Amino acid sequence: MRPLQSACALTIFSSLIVNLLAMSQGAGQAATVSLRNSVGSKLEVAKHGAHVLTWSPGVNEESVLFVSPAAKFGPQDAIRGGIPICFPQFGPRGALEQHGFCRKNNDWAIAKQDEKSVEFELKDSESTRASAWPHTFQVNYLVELTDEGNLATKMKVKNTGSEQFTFTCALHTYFGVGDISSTSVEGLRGCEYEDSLQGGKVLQEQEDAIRFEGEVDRVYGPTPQGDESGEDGEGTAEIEIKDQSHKRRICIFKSSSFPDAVVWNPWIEKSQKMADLPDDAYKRFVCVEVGAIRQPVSLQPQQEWEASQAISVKS
Ligand code: TA6
Repeated sequence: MRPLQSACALTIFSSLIVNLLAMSQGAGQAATVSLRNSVGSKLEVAKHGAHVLTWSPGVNEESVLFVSPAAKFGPQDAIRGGIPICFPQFGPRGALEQHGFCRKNNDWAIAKQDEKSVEFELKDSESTRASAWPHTFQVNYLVELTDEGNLATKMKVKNTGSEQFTFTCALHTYFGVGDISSTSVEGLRGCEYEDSLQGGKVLQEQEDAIRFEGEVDRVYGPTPQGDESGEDGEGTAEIEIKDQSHKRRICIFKSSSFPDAVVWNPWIEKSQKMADLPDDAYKRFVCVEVGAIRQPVSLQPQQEWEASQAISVKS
């Protein structure tokens, strides 16, 4: 499909997402927030789960984020694609449902907003206090479109209660790629990782470039840390996705308080079991998820933790 056609298709698709969400949220409630900057970059965030859906760094550019064409947008659904927030539990690492309760949560409120940034806030509620993680907390999640068109996010967690609590978390980002078979993930050589396909067996990455010839599901960490200057998506990235068929590098910057990174692609068999993912969609995305997973974070009463991720695209 020629670039302009695919850009049109994408615009139709993202407005479809917006409409689907508007429908699922009911009349009178803005289901998504749109951000724009002066160079024509844009992004869309759903209030449901404070979920970044699309991000286009340049004018008429396709979104860098993948959203499954079969994604569900109902109030109880986890949206397949974009950037789901996994909190206060990553994966099955605890008594909560997979990836915690934040990504399906409809109680996120907008704390602050301007043309280029929006801050969402989630506090404990009757339903979270009734869950297997009954703590008193506040999460703030800032999403910003930088002047260069990069995507910057910052997550802050505060223990607003009187007892210590512990959590794991991740930003479960789905990156769109032209073809998974000519895609690689770089920057993790020498890193220890837990291979979820081998019951969490701990191994060490030997390759400069992680390539995909089957299902991959690994929790790397702690990963090498850059110079922490990357909050705006400029400087030396910690991790790079080489998307050869799109002739681009997706550069991921993370703060040291996100010491880990998950690399995931479901490949064929797992995709066939996922109702919200077409069987061949695995060819068009890779998940690289910054997080605090291998070493859970503990917060004393009134203590705060924060972490940031920034993403940019280079040719
Ligand atoms: O982040 C990788 C992972 O934990 C995989 O094990 C896989 O299950 C994926 O998340 C998707 O999880 P979900 O609950 O969204 O189907």
